[in-house]
Amino acid sequence: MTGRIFIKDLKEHMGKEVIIGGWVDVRRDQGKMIFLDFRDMTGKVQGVILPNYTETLEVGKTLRSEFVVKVKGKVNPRPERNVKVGVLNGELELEILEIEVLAEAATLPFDMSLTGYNLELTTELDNRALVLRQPKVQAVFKVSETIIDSFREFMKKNMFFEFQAPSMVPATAEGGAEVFQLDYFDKKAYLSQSPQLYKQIVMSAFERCFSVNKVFRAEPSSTTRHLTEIVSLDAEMAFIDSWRDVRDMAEETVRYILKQIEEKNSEHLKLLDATLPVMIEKTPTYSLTEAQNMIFEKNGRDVRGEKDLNAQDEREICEIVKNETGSDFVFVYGYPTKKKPFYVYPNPENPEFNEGVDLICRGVEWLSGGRRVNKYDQLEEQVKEWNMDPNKIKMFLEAFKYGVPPEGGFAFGAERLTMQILGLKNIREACMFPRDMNRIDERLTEDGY
Ligand code: AMO
Repeated sequence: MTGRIFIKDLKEHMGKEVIIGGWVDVRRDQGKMIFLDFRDMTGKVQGVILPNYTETLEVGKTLRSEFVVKVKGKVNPRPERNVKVGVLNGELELEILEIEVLAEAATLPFDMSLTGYNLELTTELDNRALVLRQPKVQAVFKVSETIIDSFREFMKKNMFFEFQAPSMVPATAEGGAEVFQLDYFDKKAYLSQSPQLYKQIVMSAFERCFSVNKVFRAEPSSTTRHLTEIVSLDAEMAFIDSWRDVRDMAEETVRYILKQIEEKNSEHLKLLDATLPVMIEKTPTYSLTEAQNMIFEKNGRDVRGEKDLNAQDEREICEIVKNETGSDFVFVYGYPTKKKPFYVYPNPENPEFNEGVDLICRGVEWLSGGRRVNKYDQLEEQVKEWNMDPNKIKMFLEAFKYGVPPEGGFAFGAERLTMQILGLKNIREACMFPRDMNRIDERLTEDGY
């Protein structure tokens, strides 16, 4: 639009005539004047049509929320008593000279000011296109953008090489039944659950690699923290001494992401009333057995001997660690070897437990990772023990036949991070177009959320 300026820049044009383009946010008629709030991608401004602009008033009367308009106006300072301190354009007002309607909007299905988590989540998701116009909803995705950007930045700063993993795969990386099958010509293939095997192959040649990939989990349960399609932030690194090197890299990655959000998204955090989780200098780390003992000692609930922490255990261990250290984060390592995928490295001193590690924060798992088996013979052995078909992962095994250093890696779920950093109640709020058992843009069941 020739001559258009962005709403955020209006203050630089005080006393001058300008052109803006945007949506009508709200219209308020007051006596012979019409007040209009306009919105573009950079913010909002209040405009007013004064009684002497009769032609413009006629157009003004036809406007409703979400009409798209081109506005010519004069930037005036607001009278002292109407100044809104700390609000964009709180010190100015647009005296509207001319309005051109570029596109009309149908009557809205609900009051837009209620969107952004005041309506039922189902309604918000059923009307995603419209709800995405709400700045509060946009704030979530701006933070999510920073999370993914800063993951990438941190990886590159640390010499990790970025690659793209395939989404259609011949075998399941994580094992289990939680996989979507697809027809691949006359064969069966799967949607990838994780770039795990590929990142290990790439690492075997590049030493350090990472990927930002869509992965697919046929999770049969409807919980507030599971989706069927997620963005997986994966990393893999060679020449480690133990799983502790992997943990330290994961910790520094999170620290960097939090710092970037603090710097780039302070207004979004304010809008969402969110406070960043606290990461202390050294994140507390416990073995699974220690964590289970702590839960038993502090809360009297006996989960000792279980193969993993369940949702309640994760909440409780976070609470205990927060009270004792102030940290919102806790690493838990050492899971029963046989209950985890074949590639995880068994602890040489106690092979029943592995060198896998999870990061938990505010009661939810953010990351899984650990050291992997890097010696070919041991890997071949474990493939057999796990009753897997070596033919299906031939390419993976081949990588390890020709010399691979001790190595490990980790993966974060981007939606989990967004949800937990912003304190959202449901992971679906942290995903623009969530997929779950009940929804694939269309609702599959009536009561699906
Ligand atoms: P894992 O299966 O634990 O590990 O996944 C890694 C992280 O991805 C997120 N996540 C999910 N988020 C939302 N909905 C889901 N259904 C879902 N499933 C997983 C979680 C989780 O911590 N290959 C290993 C990683 C590795 O060892 O490097 C893996 O995929 O935040």
